[in-house]
Amino acid sequence: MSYKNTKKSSKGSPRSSKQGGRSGARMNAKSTKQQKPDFTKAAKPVKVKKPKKTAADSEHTQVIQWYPGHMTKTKRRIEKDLKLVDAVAEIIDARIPISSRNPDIASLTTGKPRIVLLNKCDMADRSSTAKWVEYLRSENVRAIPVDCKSGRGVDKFVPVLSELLSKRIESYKAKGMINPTMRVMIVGIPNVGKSTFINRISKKNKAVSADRPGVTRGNQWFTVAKGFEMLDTPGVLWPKFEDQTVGERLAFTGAIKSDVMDTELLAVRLLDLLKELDTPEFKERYKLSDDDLKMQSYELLELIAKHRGMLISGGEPDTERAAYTLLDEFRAAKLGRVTLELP
Ligand SMILES: Nc1nc2c(ncn2[C@@H]2O[C@H](COP(=O)(O)OP(=O)(O)OP(=O)(O)O)[C@@H](O)[C@H]2O)c(=O)[nH]1
Ligand SMILES: [Mg+2]
Repeated sequence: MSYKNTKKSSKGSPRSSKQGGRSGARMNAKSTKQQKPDFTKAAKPVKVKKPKKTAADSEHTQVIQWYPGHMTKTKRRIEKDLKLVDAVAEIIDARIPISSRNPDIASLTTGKPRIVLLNKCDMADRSSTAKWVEYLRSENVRAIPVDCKSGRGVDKFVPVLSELLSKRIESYKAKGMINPTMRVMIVGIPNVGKSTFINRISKKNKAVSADRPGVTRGNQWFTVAKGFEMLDTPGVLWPKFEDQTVGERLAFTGAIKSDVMDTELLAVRLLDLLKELDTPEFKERYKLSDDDLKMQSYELLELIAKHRGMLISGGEPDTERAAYTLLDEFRAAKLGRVTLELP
């Protein structure tokens, strides 16, 4: 994996270590460590069936290594910087709300007011996003669906946050602080849209964002609205996962680079899901009939390569090229709005 640890220092944090004591005193570090994540545990297993074994499986053992060393440091820094903030906003991917929810974050941030943003909902199935919002609310998690690309839903954030922090603001005022500034840490997996969210909410393009994981390398503070400052952080993943499908889904959506795994096998796994989801965009784009969807996924990948004219010398289908194309087009939502995980 080609992540590099290029930047280590926090930029322009408005609170010195002295100031950090203000919130630090309120943080219960012990209970933070012992708490279990909330809804990820309660969430039922995904309703999408597990990918079936295919011919390609027998030839490949897919071991996904995605936890580069600098992420351990990032996690430690999050623990440290939590002392500086009044609230935490966790951004998750509306297409994979289970797999994109870092199980460490809920426990790391225990005791802090928290909002979950279901981002990229322009690429997720509308009714599934509504179910997720409802589910999270039933778990007492304040959730807001957003589309940071167009900005839809972003304006709901400050009012919800103000409500969540109203007691805190009042108590600062009671202590004599006029117009206290609330500081919010933005956390989430790589490439989920943390920096884009900050740019949207502040109506400025100051946070660097790009469509690849690992863009933000160090913490950076931004003034985003009157009385609110936000800390942009590098994306964090967790070191272990019990379920291999979590890693695959993170790769489908671009949270981890696909070059850490076999692209053809990843595409075969994605096809297993796309066959079941059966969106008109998917069939139309690759000129597939209902009968074609009954094929084994590797054969289907070969057919997609043929339909796209992707051939290697001798006229054989170029399945590797087709695999890259399929993944790219899925990530760009050209195969329809899909949610891979349901509550
Ligand atoms: N379609 C769509 N794309 C989005 C949305 N939000 C962000 N993006 C895109 O997702 C990509 C990643 O955005 P970033 O803001 O760089 O993500 P990040 O979480 O800061 O990523 P790291 O800094 O690498 O952890 C960019 O290409 C954004 O344009 C959204 O709501 N919808
Ligand atoms: Mg970023």
